[in-house]
Amino acid sequence: MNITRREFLKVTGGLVTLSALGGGGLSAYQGVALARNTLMPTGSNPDPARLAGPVREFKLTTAVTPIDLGTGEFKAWTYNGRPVGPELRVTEGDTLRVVVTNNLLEPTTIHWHGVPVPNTMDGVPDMPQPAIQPGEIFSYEFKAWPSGTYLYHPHVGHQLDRGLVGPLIIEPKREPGNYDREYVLMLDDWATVDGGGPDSPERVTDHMGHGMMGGGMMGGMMNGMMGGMMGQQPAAAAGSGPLLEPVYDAFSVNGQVAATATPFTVKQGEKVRLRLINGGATTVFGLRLAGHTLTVTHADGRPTEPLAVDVLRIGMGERYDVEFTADNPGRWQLYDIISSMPLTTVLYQGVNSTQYSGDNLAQNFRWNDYSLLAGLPEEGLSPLSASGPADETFDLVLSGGMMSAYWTINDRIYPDTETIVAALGQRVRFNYFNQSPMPHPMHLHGHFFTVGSRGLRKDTVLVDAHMGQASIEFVADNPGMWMHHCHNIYHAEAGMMQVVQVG
Ligand SMILES: [Cu+2]
Repeated sequence: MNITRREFLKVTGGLVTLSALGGGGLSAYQGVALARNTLMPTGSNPDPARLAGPVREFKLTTAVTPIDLGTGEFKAWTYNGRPVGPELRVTEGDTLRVVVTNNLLEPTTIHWHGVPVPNTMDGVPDMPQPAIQPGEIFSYEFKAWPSGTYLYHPHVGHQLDRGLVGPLIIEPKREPGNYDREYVLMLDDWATVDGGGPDSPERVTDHMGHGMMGGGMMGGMMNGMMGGMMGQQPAAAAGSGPLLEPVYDAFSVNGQVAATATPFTVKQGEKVRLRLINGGATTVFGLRLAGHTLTVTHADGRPTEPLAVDVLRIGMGERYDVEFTADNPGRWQLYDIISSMPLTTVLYQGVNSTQYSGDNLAQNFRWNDYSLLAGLPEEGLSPLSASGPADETFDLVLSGGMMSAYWTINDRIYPDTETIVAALGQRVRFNYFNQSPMPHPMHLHGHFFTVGSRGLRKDTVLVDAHMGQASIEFVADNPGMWMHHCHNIYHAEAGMMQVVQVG
């Protein structure tokens, strides 16, 4: 499917239109989204025969430390003192043991985003494992399965946005890809100044809401209009109610901003794999590697049929593995078409130019709309061919942000949201309806789900802004109490979370 930049900005929330206030009609793009309805289930029971591997131990220490993204030193909350947590790389079947020392002044946890771990290792405080208290040490331990690109981060407050996020790579026992070179790219958004920066214990934001509408001139105008109404809500008064999104002034790849980043080097003729991870708190990226077509091979770690795209949309918590052929020598920018921000540089060996090569992005470009992505069958996961009606269907209306500082699921704010109860083995379907002007990357813990009718497996689904819809289906096969929430950390903390109780 081809799309113009303007249409792309609308569904990704990068462009606020006045029609948002009145609800507005459906675009042609969204009409296509509505046609997705036949879903297939997925399962996440590991095949024990595949799970024989050594114990691999890593140590992570959380603390407040000075870091420098290339914009000057500031204090952030870090793993091992770095702007991005260390890459944890293991092989499928290994036992991953991570010993966490909490040197923060508040409790923390680690959530292994996307990995269907046992409930006790999922890192949601008191569900059921208590948080790691200041000064305490806790060891997470679980079978690394299945292979894929994941991320880890705390599941406490806004800690992720203070800097605590890192990549987790589980390699397959046999790698089917024949790429020559691989890079992991952790994308992150930073408010290094606003509210005192990431280390500020109480980031005070303007409750008239800069950032709420995605920023920009239009956002500012709208926020001004909304200010009066919001001011009448006691819960949104200064010093109470949820924090609003801060103003982000730096975007990093692996902890470096583009201006000072070491380029990712490639050699002409190579096939290059990029593992792209969105570790940002609130930013949806529309990634464009100038001069190149990217071929999607994995979504949220799960293999897909190859899909060639000009722009890769990636929401918070999402991962995509992509490949490109290094056939266009130059110094190329990886940039975000939503904000037009440069992110990093891909440099061919032997190219000495200090100037970026010019891009040739088509007016109507191809991107990774979910309806274009098809999953591949996987050993150890439920076959994709099993189809039939869901045992339970839940319609989930996502709303908020316009008249309120809160974000809701079916008009309720966590912990007041409905707890979804599913019997072990039940097939559950969620139909999302987004009545808000921002996109919501909805993430389910402990399970994979399918999106659309072509067996696309994921764990995070971006529900488009402005009346966007999406449906997911999963087999409730991992017993426990699991979080289901928006991966915009500010939305989650302002109510857009619920519990899914399995078994
Ligand atoms: Cu959200």
